Order: sequence, then structure tokens, then C-alpha cells
Amino acid sequence: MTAITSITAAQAQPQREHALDLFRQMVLIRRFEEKCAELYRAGKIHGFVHLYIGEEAIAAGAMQALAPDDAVVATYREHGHALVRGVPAPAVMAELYGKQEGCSRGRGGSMHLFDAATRFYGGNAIVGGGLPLAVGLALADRLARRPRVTACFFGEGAVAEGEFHECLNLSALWKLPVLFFCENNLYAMGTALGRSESETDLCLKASSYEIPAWPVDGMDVEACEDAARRAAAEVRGGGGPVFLEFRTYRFRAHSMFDPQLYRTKQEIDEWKKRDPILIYDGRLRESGLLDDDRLKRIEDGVAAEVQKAVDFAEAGTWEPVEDLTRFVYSERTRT
Ligand SMILES: Cc1ncc(C[n+]2csc(CCOP(=O)(O)OP(=O)(O)O)c2C)c(N)n1
Repeated sequence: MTAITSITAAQAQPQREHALDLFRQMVLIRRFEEKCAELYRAGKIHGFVHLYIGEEAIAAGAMQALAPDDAVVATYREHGHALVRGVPAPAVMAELYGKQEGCSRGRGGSMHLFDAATRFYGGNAIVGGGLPLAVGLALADRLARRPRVTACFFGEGAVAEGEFHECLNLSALWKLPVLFFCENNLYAMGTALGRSESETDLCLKASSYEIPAWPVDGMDVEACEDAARRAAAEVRGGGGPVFLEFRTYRFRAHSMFDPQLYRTKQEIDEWKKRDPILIYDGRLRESGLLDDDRLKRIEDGVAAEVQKAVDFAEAGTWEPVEDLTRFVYSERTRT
């Protein structure tokens, strides 16, 4: 996206609306997930929940590079990706509740959001598990000559997995249309990158497979959008995959259970000064696009959207016990 300070008058209005929309999407993810944490503590949501708070700029920015027909593959930290991709917030919240009105019929929960309509292929509890899916989706598009790309979001913890290397190798060899979007938040659960990797330069790893790769400030939503658009243009041009390393930080615990003994409060506070919402709030105010009134309108709108999602989830229904074996494939169900 063109920097909002250097646009012509003709471009100004859509650019302004776009900038405010990027901001609103980050606020939506933040408030939605703050509500998730509250509901988890209240016993409304069970199982594993991984919050994306602090990393919102990546999903909000990078998703702008995708067309409706493209595919998205994500990890278990994927509420934000689903929301920005257009999976309705009520369907996401109902899924977290385990209600059958959820986007995965309540059978997946927080880690397995899925939505065919937006080509959102999940949500995956397996570290690195999304990468082969993304390569397979891209291979299918290539074989069917469909001009689509697949965006694969994953954490830096995935680079320790064998399938990361297999997937980078094959997608580069076959020049498949994959956007590898690595979200490097420095820790895989409690393990800092340098404690598990001999080479911590992730772009160098991707380059070793002849994949163009560059780092991006993952706390700056415009930088994320700009990089993703450039990467998507290259991939659509038929040059094969591109790898982006979004440098970011998660402000909350790894999941709901994590004493966080592996990092200091001082480190967390330092990164919070680079809060993507705070940074963009400041930039929008400087360029005259945001003031207290407009911020209040955005916050009120988002609060209403989150409340609607909670109401929908609360009113949702549990799948009847007799349906337990539906969608379970085995010899027995076929006879
Ligand atoms: C194959 C596999 N090994 C181990 C785990 C346990 N595990 C869950 S999350 C996680 C850390 C992954 O970190 P990263 O990929 O950097 O993503 P982040 O949680 O930081 O977003 C691990 C090791 C798992 N889910 N899958």
C-alpha cells in the first residue's frame, strides 16, 4: 500500500478508508481475543486457546494481498487470521464454545477453525502441519491451471520440523504458488530460537532452497501489507514461492497455561512499546485520520460485533450425543 503521507488527492479517500479498516481489523482481533480470555476464565470456553495479541498487524496486513479465490492455511493461533479472512465472528466464537453453529460444527474448537466459503483451511494443532497442506493446495491449483495462490502462516518453531524443509524444497523445485508467511515471535512455547536452531537467520534458510526471502517489521501493519503484496505479485507472476519472516512478539502467554519463566517482564514491556495498534494509532493521528471521536466509534462498533458473537455462541446448541459418530469414517460406518 502507498504510504498514507504520500498519496494524491484522487487516491486519498479509498486510501483513508483502507487505512482505517486495517486499524479496525487489528482492534477487532484484540478485543475479540480479550473477550476469549475472559470467557475462558469464566469456564465458557474449554481446551487449548492460543492468543494472537501483539501479532495482529501480520494477519491484518498480509491478508490484504489475497483474493477471495486464494487459500489460507494457518496454525492453532489463528483466530485473527480467520476474522480478517472473513469468517464471521459469531461462527468463530460458537466454535470456541464447542457449539454446532461454529465454523467447524463445534468439533474443532479454537485450534481447528475451518471455513470452506472463504477457503480458510485451518487451524492446525500440529506444529508445521499446515505446510504440506499448503503445498498440496498449490500443487492442485498448478495442475488444474487455476491462477490462485496459497498463503501459509506458521510460527518460527516450524522451521525445526522436517516437513518445513521438504515443503520448501518441493515448492521451490516445482515453482508452486505458495506464500510462506513465517510469524517469528521469538519463542516456540518456552524455547527461544537460538536454543533450538544452529542457524537463526530464517531468510537464509529459505534462500538455501532458492526461495526469495526477506524480513518484515511484523509490528507495522502497513509494512506487512506492503511486503505481502510484493510477495504475492511475485508468486502470481509464476516465479514460485516467496518466504517472508514477520518479526513480531506475542504479548500473552503461549496458551492459557504458561508461567512464562523463559522471558522477563522487562522484555515484554519493551515490546509492548511497539504494540501494532498503538503504533498505527499514532501514525493515523499524525496524518489527521484518527481522533478520539473516530476511535470511540471504531471501538463501539467492534464492541458490538464481539457482543453479537458472544450472544450467538451462548444461544448456540450442543451437538446431540447420537450424532457422535457422524463424520467419523471407518469400516463400520460404511456398512
Ligand atoms: C509436531 C509438534 N510438535 C510439538 C508440538 C507441541 N507444541 C505446541 S505449540 C509449540 C510451539 C510452536 O511455536 P511456534 O511454531 O513458534 O508458534 P507460536 O506458538 O510461537 O505461535 C509446540 C512445540 C506440536 N503441537 N506439534
